[in-house]
Amino acid sequence: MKIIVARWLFDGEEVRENLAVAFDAAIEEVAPFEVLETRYPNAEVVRLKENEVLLPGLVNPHVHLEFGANTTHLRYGDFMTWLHSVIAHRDELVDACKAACYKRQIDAMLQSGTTTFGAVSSYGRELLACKAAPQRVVFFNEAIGSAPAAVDALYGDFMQRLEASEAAASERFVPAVAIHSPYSVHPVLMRKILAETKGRLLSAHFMESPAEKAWLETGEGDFKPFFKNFLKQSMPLQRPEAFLETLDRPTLLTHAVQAGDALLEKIATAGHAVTHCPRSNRLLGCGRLRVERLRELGIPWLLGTDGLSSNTSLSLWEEMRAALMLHHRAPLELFAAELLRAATSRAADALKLPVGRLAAGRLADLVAVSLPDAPDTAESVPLQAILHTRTVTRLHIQGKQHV
Ligand code: MCF
Ligand code: FE
Repeated sequence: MKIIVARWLFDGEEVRENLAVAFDAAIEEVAPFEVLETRYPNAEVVRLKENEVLLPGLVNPHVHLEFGANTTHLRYGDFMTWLHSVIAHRDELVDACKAACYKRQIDAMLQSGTTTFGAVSSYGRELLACKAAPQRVVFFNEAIGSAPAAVDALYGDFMQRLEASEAAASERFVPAVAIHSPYSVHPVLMRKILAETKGRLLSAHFMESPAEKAWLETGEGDFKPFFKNFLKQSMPLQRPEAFLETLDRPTLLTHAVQAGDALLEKIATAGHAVTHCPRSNRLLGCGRLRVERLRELGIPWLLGTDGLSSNTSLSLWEEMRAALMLHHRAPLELFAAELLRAATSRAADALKLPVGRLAAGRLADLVAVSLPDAPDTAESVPLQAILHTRTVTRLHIQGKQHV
């Protein structure tokens, strides 16, 4: 048994003062140190400094490791420009990212305090690296493809990748499913996959760009020539409402920046969560997620980095700093606390994992961060932690110390 004593502790919901956490692989108890030291007299005791904060390990539900070789290859500013550059560089980028490149990304996430990540996998090439990662991994096997004639082949390929990930399943490695998006996956393929994967976690990109919105809602806009020339398709595969109706379980919808009120209301009713990727959205010209509307509707929104194909790092602290700047009207300290909730308890709940909170019974995935000086009020701790953290000073996964 180990006891960590903290002046400042964020429990996944709020900041609390002068508490200690007793844990092995799971958290046994959170209470004042005086209580825990009599209850667990043989525990090893670690005292954090006055300027350190203890919090649950961060959870990044949306990253694409296979595109991790990108630095300057892809073009930013507008979704279609980016998409054309992905098509031009895709093979080169995917071939350039091998074991060392996956490991570098996994290590960077670890050093910055991410103890769980959701890897969206297009090809299954990063499976071994994810299986070997110290973190908890949800491995989202992605289905993509819109040609009716290819449905059977795409389904077969998807099932092979899913089965390979199922063979790797463990307490820390969870096989899951991603439907790429409403514009890129044929509804027949989508239905077949959903029927075959009941009970698995599900993720999908949804209503990301203005081009996607125009195409799905009116069959017009920048996607029209793209689909005509590349895929010989003259109409969208399905309307966004139909896509949502096909989802047979609560889903992690990535982006949703361009979803109007009617779609957001449907998302709320169905109990989906939205993964917000502010830096990716800015770089691909997709706009700002209306987090205040999601809050009003009771839609849980999480924070993801997306991949290095649309970002410069996989740090959730950098993502939180970007979110603070993007949502410039949000009350600063309250919004900082909400960002910490999004990156811990909310993401853990959406992924149905018993982590994300410092509470008895949760697995002991926890991190400590160090501020330049000791803050003097609890209200300022989330903001100061977000402003100043680059790497963590301590990190445990299921009790085991990695940093
Ligand atoms: O989330 C971003 C932007 N939106 C869509 N797809 C991706 C993103 N980052 C990587 N992707 C991948 C996606 O998984 O890009 C590929 C897919 O396999 C090409 S289709 C846009
Ligand atoms: Fe993505």
